[in-house]
Amino acid sequence: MPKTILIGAPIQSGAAQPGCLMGPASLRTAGLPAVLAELGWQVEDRGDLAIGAQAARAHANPAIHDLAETAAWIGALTEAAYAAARESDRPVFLGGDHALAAGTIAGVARAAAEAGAPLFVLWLDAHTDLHTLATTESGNLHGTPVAYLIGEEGFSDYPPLSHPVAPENICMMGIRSVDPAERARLRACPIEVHDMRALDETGVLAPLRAFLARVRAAGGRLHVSLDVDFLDPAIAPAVGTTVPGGATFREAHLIMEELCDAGLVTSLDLVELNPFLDERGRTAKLLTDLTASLFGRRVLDRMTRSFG
Ligand code: HAR
Ligand code: MN
Ligand code: MN
Ligand code: MN
Repeated sequence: MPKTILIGAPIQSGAAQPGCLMGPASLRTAGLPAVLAELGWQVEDRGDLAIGAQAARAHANPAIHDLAETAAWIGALTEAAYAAARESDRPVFLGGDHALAAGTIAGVARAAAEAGAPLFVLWLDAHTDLHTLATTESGNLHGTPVAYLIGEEGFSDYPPLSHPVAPENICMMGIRSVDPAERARLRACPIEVHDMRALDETGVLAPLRAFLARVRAAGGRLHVSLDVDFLDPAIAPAVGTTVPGGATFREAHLIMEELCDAGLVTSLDLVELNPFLDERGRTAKLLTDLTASLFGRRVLDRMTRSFG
């Protein structure tokens, strides 16, 4: 029986508004652990991580807030994700704001490297989260994890990164809000980006299959980082940074179903869920259902049914 480890990460220091600390509780309330168990997975819920009190730390960029707390979360998550990747087939990290990915991906990248496999990342988000500490204008550190993970300069306040992710191994989908500094960084780096216009033109399946073929050919592991704002706000209102024109219900499920069939996903982040902004739990339920599609829920068994 395949095994998953659930780790709650009630971090909200990277976001502008409070509420993400309730994300793990909301996902558990929506039934995520039981749903995965019903799909035939051994589920070990390790509960929520915690960090101690942190002394405030200033930065040359005065916009930055909660630097010490965010850095402590990243360090704790790196260790927890490294262990969970070694001890299960597909850990799931329940956020918490997207700054958590700086830790979860750093940890699973270390585990992958030790297993001799390159790490690939599918980044499902309205945003590229490619700011450095020097370029963020909002000071919201959930806008920085990708720049940290590819080894950009200017992250001496975050934990040292032992295994950067190769930018060409990152595929972004759903992008529709990019700041000027992020745009400049993207021009100089080979991250594969499919913005919403591109997805309108091609659909999600063709670029996803091409990326999965690259992962498979490289013998890679695949981490999926799902930001709630990847989804259209009409179906997923519980996020502080809504951007109109996001992925539809079926586009999102199709991605998860295709990922399930490919069998390459080795870890998952569910991030930016702010239950304070939710409507009767619908966003938490949607994330739970999308995770179920990734873990094997299907309407019909395709293999055994044929027609004609
Ligand atoms: N780019 C903007 C900023 O840096 C918005 C970042 C929002 N990030 C998230 N995660 N919500 O994608 O402030
Ligand atoms: Mn994000
Ligand atoms: Mn986002
Ligand atoms: Mn940004």
